[in-house]
Amino acid sequence: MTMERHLATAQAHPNIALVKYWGKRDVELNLPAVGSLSITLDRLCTRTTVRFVPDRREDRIRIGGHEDATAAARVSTFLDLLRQRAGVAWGAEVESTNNFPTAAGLASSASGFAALAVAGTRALGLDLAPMELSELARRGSGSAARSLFGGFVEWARGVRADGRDSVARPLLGAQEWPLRVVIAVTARGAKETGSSAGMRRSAETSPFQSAWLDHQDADLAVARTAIARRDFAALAEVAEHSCLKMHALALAARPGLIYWNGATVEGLQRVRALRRAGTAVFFTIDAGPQLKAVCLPDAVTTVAQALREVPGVLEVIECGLGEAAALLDEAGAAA
Ligand code: 2P0
Repeated sequence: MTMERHLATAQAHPNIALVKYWGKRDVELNLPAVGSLSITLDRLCTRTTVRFVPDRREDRIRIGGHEDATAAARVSTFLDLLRQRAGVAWGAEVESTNNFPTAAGLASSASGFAALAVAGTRALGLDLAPMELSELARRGSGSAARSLFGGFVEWARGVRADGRDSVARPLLGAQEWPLRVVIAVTARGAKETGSSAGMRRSAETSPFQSAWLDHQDADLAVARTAIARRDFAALAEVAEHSCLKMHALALAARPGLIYWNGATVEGLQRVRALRRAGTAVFFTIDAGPQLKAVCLPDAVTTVAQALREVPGVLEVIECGLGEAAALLDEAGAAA
């Protein structure tokens, strides 16, 4: 019945990379210059409803209750891929809401395009396997490829020019190593330079670009092994290294990309001090000023309290690891 009405709702969670994606080898297909590895979060979530209207040609897109022309253009371009696949020219109504700040380094494009890929394909009656959905979501936003899956996820760089092998796959389920993530929100506005523009500037002007590309496979191998062995210390070391290396690459661009603020730096020093004192925690930071602290379950209270005390931290959000993107039924339950 849902299919006849060309309507579907899906939800997806953001993910946080532990080995970072930064750089593209193909902008049109959104193919990454490097592979990456992430954890999907619970609690934070995008819910998206898509309805195709056969006798309409234009799209109506609302994100968080607002119509935003830039975001709408990006969503319409993505919907074109779905329409092409289904062989229709129908306009769509899209209603998407996040329960967390948009475009501030909390990966709203990851959960957003993952939810849109799942709901949009179902609304058109397309039945795609999770890896095909991952490939499709990648076209909307690279990191969205990873939000199709729960727990620990690796997105392969791939070598094919058509991108068929640049998809994500799950490495380990959320319950199999239930790490916790404490997010310290240090600013609420949208960031100055979006990820795509930042990646382009880094590739074109940063003298560290080739070194970045050369060492990614080694970092991925270390992280994969650490996860398989549940070796927290090894994962902490490689994840902080990958984060700082990505930011070093971006800082050395011209003009330099500084995604941090004072509270971000104060927070990462606090995380390091906790670890020196024996708490199982490490930090990571994306293309925005929020600090994410990843820890073992028994450390979460200590970590959240320490970050709450950092001057400039506006809010602390505690998450666990989340599940894969999923269709929802009309009552909002997993379908
Ligand atoms: C990551 N980031 O691996 C890296 C680390 C931010 C810093 O993926 O251009 O929004 O849409 O493919 O996926 C954010 O980049 O970029 C991101 P596009 P996306 O999580």
